[in-house]
Amino acid sequence: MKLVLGLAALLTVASAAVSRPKDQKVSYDGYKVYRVAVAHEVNKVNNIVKDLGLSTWKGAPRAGAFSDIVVPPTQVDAFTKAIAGLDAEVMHEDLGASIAEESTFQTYAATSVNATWFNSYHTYADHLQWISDLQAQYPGNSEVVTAGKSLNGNAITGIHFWGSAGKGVKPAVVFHGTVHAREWTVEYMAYNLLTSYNSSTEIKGFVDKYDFYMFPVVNPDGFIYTQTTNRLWRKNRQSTSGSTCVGHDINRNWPFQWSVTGGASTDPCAEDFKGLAQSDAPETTALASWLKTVKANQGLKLFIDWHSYSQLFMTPYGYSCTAVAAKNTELQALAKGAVAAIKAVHGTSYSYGPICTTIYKATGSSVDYVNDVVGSDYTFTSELRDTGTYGFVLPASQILPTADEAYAGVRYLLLNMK
Ligand code: 0X9
Ligand code: ZN
Repeated sequence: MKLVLGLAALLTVASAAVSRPKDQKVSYDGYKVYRVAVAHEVNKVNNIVKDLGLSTWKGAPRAGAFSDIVVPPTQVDAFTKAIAGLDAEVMHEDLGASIAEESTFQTYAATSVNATWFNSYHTYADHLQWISDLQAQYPGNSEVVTAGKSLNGNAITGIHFWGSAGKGVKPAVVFHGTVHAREWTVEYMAYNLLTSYNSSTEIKGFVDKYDFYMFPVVNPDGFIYTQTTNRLWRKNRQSTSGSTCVGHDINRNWPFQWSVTGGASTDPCAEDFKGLAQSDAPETTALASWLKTVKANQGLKLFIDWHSYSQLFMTPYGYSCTAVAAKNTELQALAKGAVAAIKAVHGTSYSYGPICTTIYKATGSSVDYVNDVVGSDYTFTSELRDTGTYGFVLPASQILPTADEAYAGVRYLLLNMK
């Protein structure tokens, strides 16, 4: 499965794209990303962001949180003047240079799938090839699956594998990655579980007990767009009548408590635009219907939606900070154990708790829907590395450590779920 190593985030958008000829790649050369500590100065920081037309990486500035702000070269002077006196540091001195470094894709020409795949990021075509190559190495207990099509007709592709009981019998474990296009993903978990099936009794036990369905890129149109045009694209590529802005946030579009206000934007230009109606994104509709079918056919034990960044391991709900998930006590205990297991690998600290109180209110997110409508026994969402040194543009050297520590968290769940 994949593990997504991704990243993500939100807010309004991207001044970068404003006056560029259609389809030309957005340049972030000379852009800086600042991390500003916001205490009581929320209004001040919000006003700076608005007045200068800046985008932020993790939502609107909030009290008691860092705000990661993207500043074009033309606004650097005005921005640094405006934040004088605030506690701020530079995350990216030159975002364009950081993206260029990250995007040095290794050529992929695998005959036999191996761990060097995780040493760099890859093109979408190579991800599809890699999934197919991994599957071809285990023809007896795996298959390539699709959960439907994106708006632009790309198949939402995953790998399904199973153990000694045969295909489609045991309860499912389903992972989604890269719903937010800029949160690039990694397929380490599928690789690890499949390649160690014959050599590890523990892993054989997991794969014999559950059917795994790993979808590394559930927003293929958005992911492709991050590679062709704008590295920091988040949403899908859907138009909205009455607006020139593109994209619906798939993680605000799921048909459960979608109408609740305050956890998404109704502005088609915002990074967290919820859509004009629930489930109006074809990706949401396809994934929701696919999940219901799996649940009906074989049961759904565990669902995890992987994002980045912030190092969090979260539980339902996002739509309300007072609603409590039916299994909350057990979910918190599992999240706590997963976080400890993650830390034990490379010392990386994750926090855990319900989405709304841990990060912010988010309506129409996958986790709330899967928990309450599909009915997964266990439902989580994680924000992987880092906490704001690199944010969405994480050096490739951190793919493998991010992935193997996240696997330790998943392993804890697989060992401890009832
Ligand atoms: O805003 C979001 O959708 C998530 N953060 S992100 O920066 N990755 O965009 C937080 C919402 C929590 N819900 C899920 N991650 N499913
Ligand atoms: Zn995300």
